[in-house]
Amino acid sequence: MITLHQFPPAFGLPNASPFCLKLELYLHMAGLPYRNSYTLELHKTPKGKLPWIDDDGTAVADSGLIIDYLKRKYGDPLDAGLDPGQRALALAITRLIEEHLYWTVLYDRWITPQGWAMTRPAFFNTLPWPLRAIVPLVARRGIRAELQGHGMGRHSPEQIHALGMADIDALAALLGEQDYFLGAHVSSVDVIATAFLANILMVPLETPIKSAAAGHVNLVAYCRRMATRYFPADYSPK
Ligand SMILES: N[C@@H](CCC(=O)N[C@@H](CS)C(=O)NCC(=O)O)C(=O)O
Repeated sequence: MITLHQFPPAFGLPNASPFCLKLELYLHMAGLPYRNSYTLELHKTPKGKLPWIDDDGTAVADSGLIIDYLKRKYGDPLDAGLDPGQRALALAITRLIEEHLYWTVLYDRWITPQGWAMTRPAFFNTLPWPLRAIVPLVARRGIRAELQGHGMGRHSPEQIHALGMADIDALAALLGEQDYFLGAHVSSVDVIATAFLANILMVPLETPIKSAAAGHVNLVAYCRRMATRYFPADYSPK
């Protein structure tokens, strides 16, 4: 049995971490049985980040590497039929979302005062005193350092938002009138797009990037359709 180690649900989503939500959606869509183990203890994870899985004693960390592992071991129901051009496009979309757009979302959640006012209680209020006072400050300092290291955190708020909005516009153009990002069939790049778009559109934090996404009717309809079909039953949009 696969155990999925991830953050506890937050913001009304199955997971407020887009990488954790990505993996849960993948497991669900690939028809792989799993059980959830919720944790905040990053120091006990193989790579200091979530998600990771324990598959009958085999530990694998990093959502992308986990999906590669699952495809090798259990087959590839979502992507087996893709041609090389589709695979290349899926990789480019994945990198745009995970290596660029993600950092703009991280900035809005952890660094802006409105974002922090939402993130802090949602992530840390379950901790006992005095950890509840200390851990959020240490975690925020760590995220600030990661944003600096990546480079995104060195830009002005206006520049960060413009960068994120350009990513959103590109995603809307790539999706166009199609049902899924690669055309008529759902594939694992839809798992990624859904996890990240839901973490923008379905979270109660108003940002310029969310407004940009909400302005694209195709992205809004896609996100809602995917969430209705593939989120765990408790989290289907009303
Ligand atoms: N490349 C990793 C990224 C995972 C990741 O960044 N997880 C975040 C939550 S969204 C995390 O655990 N952050 C904790 C930290 O950086 O201290 C993956 O695909 O799993």
